[in-house]
Amino acid sequence: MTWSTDPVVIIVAPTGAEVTREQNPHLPITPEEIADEVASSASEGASVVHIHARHSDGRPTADPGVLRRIADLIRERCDVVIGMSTGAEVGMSQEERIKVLDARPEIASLNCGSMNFGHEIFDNSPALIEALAARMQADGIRPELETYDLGMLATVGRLIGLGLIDEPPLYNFVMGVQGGVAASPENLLAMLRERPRLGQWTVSGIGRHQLPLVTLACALGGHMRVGFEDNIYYRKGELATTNAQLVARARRIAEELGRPVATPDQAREILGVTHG
Ligand code: KMH
Ligand code: ZN
Repeated sequence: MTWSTDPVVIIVAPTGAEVTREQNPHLPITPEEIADEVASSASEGASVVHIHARHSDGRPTADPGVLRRIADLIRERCDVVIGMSTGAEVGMSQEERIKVLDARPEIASLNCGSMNFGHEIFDNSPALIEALAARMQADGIRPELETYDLGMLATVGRLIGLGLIDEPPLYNFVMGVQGGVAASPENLLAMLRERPRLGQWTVSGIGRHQLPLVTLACALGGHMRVGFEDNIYYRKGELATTNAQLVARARRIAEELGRPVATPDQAREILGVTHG
């Protein structure tokens, strides 16, 4: 591994499924709010969005109609790589999660194992993982491999062996979920060491771990994911008021570390996105 000076992709995850307006009153919920937030994040340097949809009352939904509306509104405002979550909300049915792909994102998350997720169980059976991977491959949607622990990286190797994931794989190491790998520098290096194949990678650091982990990722050649899905604070005791604030800080860090921020087209090339 060497210090990287390659362009860095900043991914914004503006909403997620778990965060509420009670926790951060600035959480974007409606398609218009999400699209506005993505547009301002794009103007600060975000080149990829990871979308979760909500009903207007804030409850999560995986309705492809709502997801398509969010993507259309984003495309009217700016060019970013459109990513969507098939993890959706803990407890959503397999059918609902597979139907997310009807919205035709460029990238979709593929959660690589079941686990405790806070006080709930996040169910990702081998059959669901394989069905999602096969459908993404058939539709030319780039899977972003959400790995919450070392064992899930072994699953990635198995999926590659089955021919369900095109190489090189694209990883997102999720660190700091209660029930998954702890967010520490040692564990990030362990995740990198245990990758079954080399490939581009990002880190989702939960809560206060977001800032140091994206900084480490940037120095080590990875990409930077920020946003309210993973972290609602700007600093200890101070809520972030926009996702763009977090993106702008990531950009400043990247530039100080000598990595230019990737444009959306550069992000497509770097991440291996082929369908738009
Ligand atoms: N909401 C979590 C249960 C993903 O986007 O695929 C899953 C999640 C990961 O957010
Ligand atoms: Zn997500």
